[in-house]
Amino acid sequence: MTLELYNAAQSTCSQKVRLVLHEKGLDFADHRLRLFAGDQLKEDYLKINPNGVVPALIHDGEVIIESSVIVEYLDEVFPETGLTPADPAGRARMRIWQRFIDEVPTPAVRYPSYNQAFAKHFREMDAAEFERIAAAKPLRKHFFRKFARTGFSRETLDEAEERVSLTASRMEASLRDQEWLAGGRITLADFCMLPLIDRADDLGLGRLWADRPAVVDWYARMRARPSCAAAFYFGSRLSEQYEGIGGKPKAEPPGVT
Ligand SMILES: N[C@@H](CCC(=O)N[C@@H](CS)C(=O)NCC(=O)O)C(=O)O
Repeated sequence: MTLELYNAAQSTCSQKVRLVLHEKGLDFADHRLRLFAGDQLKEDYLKINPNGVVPALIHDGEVIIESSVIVEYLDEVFPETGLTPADPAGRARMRIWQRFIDEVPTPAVRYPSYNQAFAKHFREMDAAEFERIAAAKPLRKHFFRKFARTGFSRETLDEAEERVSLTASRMEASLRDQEWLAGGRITLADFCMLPLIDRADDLGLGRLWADRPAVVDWYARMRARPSCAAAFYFGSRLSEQYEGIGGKPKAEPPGVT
């Protein structure tokens, strides 16, 4: 049996899949793509994922794309350490969270991530070069054109924050009476949410749930899991790659004082 994951250190969608692989104790070949060098747009990779984004999983020759689909696939094929509720109502609760995660916090954290971190790669570029890169992106062309090298507007950032805030309030409401997002046991929903809360925290948005004790407690419990340490190796957080994220100096690798 072979599992290969095409992914990127700082990609929240990749982190979802890495978390689930580590939680299940599955070994995988870790193919790390450099997104700002355009590895995801190379011909060979587009044959694997024509959307030109990470992650993509290859399991014994079968290609699976879309992070939410990948984690469900992994849980079906490797049911040991099951992360899906056994009863239909529990599964529905988990899937409702999955849809919410894909619709609300996933796109929301992208805007401040571009402004605070990724803009650096494009600032010096001339307009023609930027347009060449934007046009090559099968799914993200329009997003890139709106970003326009200079960054998103304050209004767009405010909307993104409102979505993170809505996410935190929905989480608080669920976690007040139950240990995990979809009920009494940990599910894929918790692992899909973690990278988004972690990214928002890294970007300095932790204040949006500072007064929501159940979210604070859930985040601490998630971070304490060995799968979290493995999935978020050094370099996975923006503050470990860039200066000034969330107002912090760039983090030094462990062991460096
Ligand atoms: N719906 C896709 C989205 C994947 C996605 O947006 N990946 C980003 C990184 S988190 C990416 O590869 N971006 C590359 C680019 O924008 O060129 C999934 O969940 O797998």
